[in-house]
Amino acid sequence: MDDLKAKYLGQIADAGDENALEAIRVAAVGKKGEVALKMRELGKMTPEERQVAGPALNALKDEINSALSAKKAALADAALDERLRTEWLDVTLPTRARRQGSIHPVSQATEELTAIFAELGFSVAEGPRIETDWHNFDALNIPGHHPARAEMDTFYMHRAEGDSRPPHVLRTHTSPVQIRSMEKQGAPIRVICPGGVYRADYDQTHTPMFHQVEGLAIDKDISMANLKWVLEEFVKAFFEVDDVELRFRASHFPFTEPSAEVDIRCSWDNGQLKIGEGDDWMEILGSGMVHPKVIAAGGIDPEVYQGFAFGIGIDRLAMLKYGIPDLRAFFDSDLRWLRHYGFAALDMPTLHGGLSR
Ligand code: 2NM
Repeated sequence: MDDLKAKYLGQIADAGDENALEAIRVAAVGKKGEVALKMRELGKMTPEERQVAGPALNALKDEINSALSAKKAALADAALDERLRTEWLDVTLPTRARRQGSIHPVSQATEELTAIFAELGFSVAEGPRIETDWHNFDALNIPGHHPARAEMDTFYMHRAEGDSRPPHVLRTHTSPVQIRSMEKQGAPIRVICPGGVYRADYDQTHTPMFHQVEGLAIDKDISMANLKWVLEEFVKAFFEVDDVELRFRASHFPFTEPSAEVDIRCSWDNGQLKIGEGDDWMEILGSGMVHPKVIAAGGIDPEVYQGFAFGIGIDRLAMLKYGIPDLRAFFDSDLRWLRHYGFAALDMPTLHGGLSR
């Protein structure tokens, strides 16, 4: 038994890997291993011999088993040490700068204006870009024969031959989202709807897809005065100026009555735009009191509720604020342009943090 013990403990100590160790385990203490064979011989012994040999064999088996587990653990430790040595990584190295993306100016402007309107009590609503022509036109008091449908340069979705259902359209403004918000939420309501819209128009100042934010506030006692205050607060916060002067010009939209286009006082000195001072006016948005028919289309009683709405082009806001000269470059996906005009990721705008820094 001493020979057996010396043989196997020696083999275990010399084993180089787990496979060698397993082979030793099978040969020594496996079901048909050498210790098991010895155990079988116990039957042929006298009771006195058995009383000595039995416990000794069990002790040998235990000793070999613990030597096996100790060696197995030592091999695993050595393997881990080797991995840690070869798979070493310097986590203090700088990241690869060329893989760093940037926030698109339209996204940045959207984040900024969302933060501003959030502080004014407006929540954000989103909706589908492919709309029913009812949500995009009829609900907004633009019936089938209305010239505004033609003026909008609408993209119509294809319908199969003989399908007489009214077509779906790529939304030409985000107002349909406000119709859906009224349907879903009822009154009172304060929402802004930012997002992409589509019109078949392409030149120096128009792209077939651009971005709008429209706002809607409906309650029992809302007036143009509330509209004026909200827009002034927005413009001051967005352009980061202490004072602005807005000019409301009578206008016409099918979905508001009365309607006003809003200009902002500004100056152009050597091609440099200053907002809030000077002798020039620049148009920045359209607005008005929501037409009773539109409120009714949203499922709200226009005898009880009224409200204001406005629409602003986000792309143009971004051009004005960040000094970007050409609208079309917004959608070229030119990496050099994106690096130049893009914003650092993870730097989310807040009013208290200063919007753009
Ligand atoms: C504008 C100008 C004036 C407008 C109207 C609505 C709705 F859905 F509430 F009727 N949303 N936005 C609106 C009003 C949009 O964009 C120049």
